[in-house]
Amino acid sequence: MKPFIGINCDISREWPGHQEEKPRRLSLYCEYYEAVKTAGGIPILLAPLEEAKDIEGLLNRLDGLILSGGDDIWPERYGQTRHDRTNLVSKVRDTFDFQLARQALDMDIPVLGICHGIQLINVVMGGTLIQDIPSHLKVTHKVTVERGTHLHEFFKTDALMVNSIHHQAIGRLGEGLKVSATAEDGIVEAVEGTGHSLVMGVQWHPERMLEDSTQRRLFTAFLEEVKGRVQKNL
Ligand SMILES: [Mn+2]
Repeated sequence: MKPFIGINCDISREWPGHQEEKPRRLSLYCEYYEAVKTAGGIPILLAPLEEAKDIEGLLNRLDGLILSGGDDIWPERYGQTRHDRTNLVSKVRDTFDFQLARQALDMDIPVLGICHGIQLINVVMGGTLIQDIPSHLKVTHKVTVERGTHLHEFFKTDALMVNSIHHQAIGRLGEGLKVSATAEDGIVEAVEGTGHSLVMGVQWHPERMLEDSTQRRLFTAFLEEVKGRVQKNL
């Protein structure tokens, strides 16, 4: 049986940025579910839920979780006011994302956060974000991978070229997280949970680099870990 990997989605708004916004459409770049399928999992796209017991029930049926990219987390979440260039995700998404991520961490479900997803993990664990780093929007750059991390184990390399499609990044690191990759300018590019079996986040978009066999390893190795865990729990 292939593992079920949940993926949260983006929610388009009728009036972006307004408090009275009305969710209109779920969307997800196809690369996310393609990456999961190619790596041997069954992607399950997640509609937002409100009730904690429903989210727990959902997570009980999933073997792993991918927290997808998107616009910016509401800065109130980490005690800041909104920067001019902060482009908020819908409130519905923000609310669901936080409950989903927190519950997944509590249940120790394997989590891979991508872009907005790594930022979400960090904020849920008490960290902050840098709200605007326009200098970091460039096509590719080098990151250094820390030895002794899952990321190093997955990639088997000390250095990696990654894309950079983000204008926010991790500020203060959340509790129970360690940095697993850093850009040359000091920007945190990947983190891992120290008290969980498998919680990891990357700031770049590996799903948009699937032609690169090294980047594909992130999904195949994550799925291998998930499968190993499913086997153990049988
Ligand atoms: Mn970057």
